[in-house]
Amino acid sequence: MTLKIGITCYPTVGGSGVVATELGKALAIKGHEIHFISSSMPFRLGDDSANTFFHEVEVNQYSVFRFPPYDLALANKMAEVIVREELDILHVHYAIPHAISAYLAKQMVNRDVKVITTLHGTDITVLGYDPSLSDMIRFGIEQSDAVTAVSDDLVSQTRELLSITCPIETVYNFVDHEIYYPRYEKEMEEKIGLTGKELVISHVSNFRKVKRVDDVVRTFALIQAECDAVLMLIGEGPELPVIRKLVHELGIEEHVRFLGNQRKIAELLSLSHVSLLLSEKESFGLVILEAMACGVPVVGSNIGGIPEVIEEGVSGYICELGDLTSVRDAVFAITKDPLKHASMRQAAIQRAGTVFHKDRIVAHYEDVYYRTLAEG
Ligand code: GMT
Repeated sequence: MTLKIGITCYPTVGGSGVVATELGKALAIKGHEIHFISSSMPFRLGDDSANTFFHEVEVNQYSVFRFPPYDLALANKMAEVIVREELDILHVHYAIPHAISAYLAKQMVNRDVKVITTLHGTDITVLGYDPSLSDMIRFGIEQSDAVTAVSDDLVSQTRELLSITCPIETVYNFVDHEIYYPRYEKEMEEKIGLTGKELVISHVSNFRKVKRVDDVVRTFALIQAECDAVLMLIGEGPELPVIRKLVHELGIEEHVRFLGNQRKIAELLSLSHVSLLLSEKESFGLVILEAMACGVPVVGSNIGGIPEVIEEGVSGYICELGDLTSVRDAVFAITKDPLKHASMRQAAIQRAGTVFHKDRIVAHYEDVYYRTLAEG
């Protein structure tokens, strides 16, 4: 039986939006009818996706409102789409405000639509600590018909932080193997100014403080002191000026490429020997999976869901948060032995292509939908 599914996510660049959009596209290919309900078209959604519809949430800027009520406009749009399109499922990504808007929408309609909430991370690990929001997050989670989280660690944190007892199921993130695979491009190598002889390290993030890009840069300085190396920094965000200043202070400007937001992430990652993600909060770390699928071992911090993605000593290494010499040693342990590097590359591709394969995870979500509908 195919389903009519509404999906709400943050449509801009970011792991949760990417996962929600790719999930919707994959479900549509399997014959389900997908309705994205969001403030703008999710950036990964093409115009040509069959079985896929986009419903834009518009918030009117009446002068009586100091703060335009997006959450209410979203709830209203959800209710409208649930009724008109006869949705079976409303799958919201991120608890705040999406799970609350979905709850409100469900109250507004005379239809037993099932609300599925997927927790992605900062909705719990950051907002969950905010006393002005924690009761609301708990309410949104407990009122959902089913709740999933992107790692076991996020399930545990949600339970502990919010004293939640209702079931939360881990459904890992996935990667699209038609996009993320080792795809070396000579033109890209030339464009970045690489010779093919240096050690290339990559880091992809949205340059928020939690990503600790300064640790990435300081580790790179330790590496670069010992060998010819280049650091590719991909992405943009609030910490970017701080990081530029740090690179200048460390005198490593000619070795660091600030590449900003990029579309051809797989082609860029494929040029690197190792990728680093040294965050202090990370419920999963989608960029780790993208790197692994491109055949790039990752060194990550011992935080959140990162150790569930990287298999320690097999597809990469896990280091204590802030232990930069260990990160440097791990990078050299991978790259100084060509046989080890090759076997880790293969292990990374293998793990990304099995445990986190798109087909497997999409089928898991479908199973969640069917089970929730069967519960009545
Ligand atoms: O990490 C971010 O800053 C973006 C954030 C988001 O909402 O997209 O990412 C969260 O969800 C991703 C997809 O599930 C996860 O891979 C990230 O680990 C998670 N970020 C954090 O937990 C900090």
